[in-house]
Amino acid sequence: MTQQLTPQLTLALSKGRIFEETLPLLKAAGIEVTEDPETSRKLILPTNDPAVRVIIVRASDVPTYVQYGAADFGVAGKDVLLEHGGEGLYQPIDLNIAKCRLSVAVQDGFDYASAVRQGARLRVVTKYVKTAREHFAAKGVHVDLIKLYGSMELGPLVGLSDAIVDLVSTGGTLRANKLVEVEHIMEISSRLVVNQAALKLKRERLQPILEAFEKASQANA
Ligand code: PRT
Ligand code: MG
Repeated sequence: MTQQLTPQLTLALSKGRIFEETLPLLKAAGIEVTEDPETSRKLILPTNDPAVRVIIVRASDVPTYVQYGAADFGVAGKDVLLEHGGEGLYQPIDLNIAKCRLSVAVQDGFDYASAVRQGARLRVVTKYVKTAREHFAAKGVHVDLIKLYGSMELGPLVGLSDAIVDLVSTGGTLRANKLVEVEHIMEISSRLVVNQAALKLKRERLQPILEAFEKASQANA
């Protein structure tokens, strides 16, 4: 096998809002993705730079690809990074994209505050079990957490739970399902994550991209 002169850089992104909102940052670094993941079935997308490629993975898998060096860098939500734990990842930049908040919500009419005051044991559905556990433990609220992979909003409507912990951006999904936010856990945005070994071995190639991302993302702050 011949050794490549320029190290190949692999960037892990998820389809949808993270891909869309990362494009302007890539552009600021002179990188343009030349295929659209919404229409292409390819999982490895080329860019205008032969040494840079983009892989399309599930949002919650981005940290795993980067941790194991299958991708040199990636973009992941703080929600995803907290659940992953961040091992093996260097997290230099808050990109200020895909912003939302992590909240506790209940059915309109459910008196969350007095249930908590009375020390009731609440059932909560969430995809964010680790973050939710820490939040309720810090507040001294007794909860039974039930892990779901999507459609958390359904939990209280069908009697699966008293509350949900989920991401909220416009609030439209909660309203459509007659749920109300009762606690704001944290603000969420997406971070750039870099494989720690790649940061050392491919520093020369990565550094200008990181600088361009940092500069461009300040505009989103
Ligand atoms: O969708 P899929 O199951 O493949 O994976 P995913 O949901 O993890 O990916 P994606 O692309 O939907 O989300 C990627 C990242 O975007 C998340 O990890 C967050 O960091 C960020 N983000 C920002 C959001 C939202 N805003 C958001 N509104 N992720 C999800 N939502 C969902 C939320 O879960 C709820 O169902 O949108 C709904 C609420 O939106 P509103 O506008 O109705 O309040
Ligand atoms: Mg989604």
